[in-house]
Amino acid sequence: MTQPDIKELKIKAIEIRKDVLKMLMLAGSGHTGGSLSVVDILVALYYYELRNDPKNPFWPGRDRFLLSKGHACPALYAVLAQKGYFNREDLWALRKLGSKLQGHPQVGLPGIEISSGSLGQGLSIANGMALSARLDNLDTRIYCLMGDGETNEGQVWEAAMTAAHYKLDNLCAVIDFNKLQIDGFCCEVKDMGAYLDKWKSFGWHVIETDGHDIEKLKASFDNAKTVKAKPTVIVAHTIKGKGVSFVENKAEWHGIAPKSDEYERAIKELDEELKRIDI
Ligand SMILES: Cc1ncc(C[n+]2csc(CCOP(=O)(O)OP(=O)(O)O)c2C)c(N)n1
Repeated sequence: MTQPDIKELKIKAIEIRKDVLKMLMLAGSGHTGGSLSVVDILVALYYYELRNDPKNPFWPGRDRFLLSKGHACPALYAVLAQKGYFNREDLWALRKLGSKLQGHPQVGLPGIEISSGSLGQGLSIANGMALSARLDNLDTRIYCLMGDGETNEGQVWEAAMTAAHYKLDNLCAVIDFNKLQIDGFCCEVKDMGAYLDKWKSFGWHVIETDGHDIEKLKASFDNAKTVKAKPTVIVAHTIKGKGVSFVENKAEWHGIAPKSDEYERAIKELDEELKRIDI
């Protein structure tokens, strides 16, 4: 399969951001900041990394992607639609009664591996999947995306110990390291101190990268695959609200959707960015 070039993927990431904003604006509620911050990570995963087949979403040999920070699902839904798991038109029913695209992901929608939204659980489930793949002699890899605020949860660190204990080198965690959470800056809500050292001390291979640089993300995923007998965590520096100037780095945009005038302004900014990339 030929892989898209980097310019195509940068354009794709902007189209996905535009879809995310439209979904949220139509829903009138949802998580704007944390959805926009994960878009480039998802693009790198779904267009370079994951072995999957949108036409056969439950193919047993597929890699698994778990969105542990479930509130960012508008971004995942938009990527899944672009990949052909379901129709793009379905996106506009986000959070509507009867829609499979709820405000937090639920199994039943093609491409969704776990229901999530209660933070802190994804890594434990990823451990189980990684152990199961090992038992079945499959070369399946498991990817689990968490928020930095989410890693305040004690369960994450129990799971981190377990993954190192079982030497789960088929497991790769990614941290959306945007330094904000629901109420403000992570370091003010609960400072996690020497964050990378914490993961290292728990026995993980740690990679630090720019979570908005798709090529660097790809290189990080390639690096993770070379590591033996240890799980890998990619700490990806991101900006909450990335791509929309008045949303970037603003905690108050954690859990609100753009109103129609804000949506128009945001789309204008992203269209300007598209023009810059297209030169
Ligand atoms: C167990 C649990 N506690 C609290 C919440 C409420 N909550 C939703 S999002 C959020 C902040 C998460 O911060 P982070 O993981 O950094 O997400 P991001 O800022 O990237 O959106 C919180 C506390 C939750 N969903 N689950």
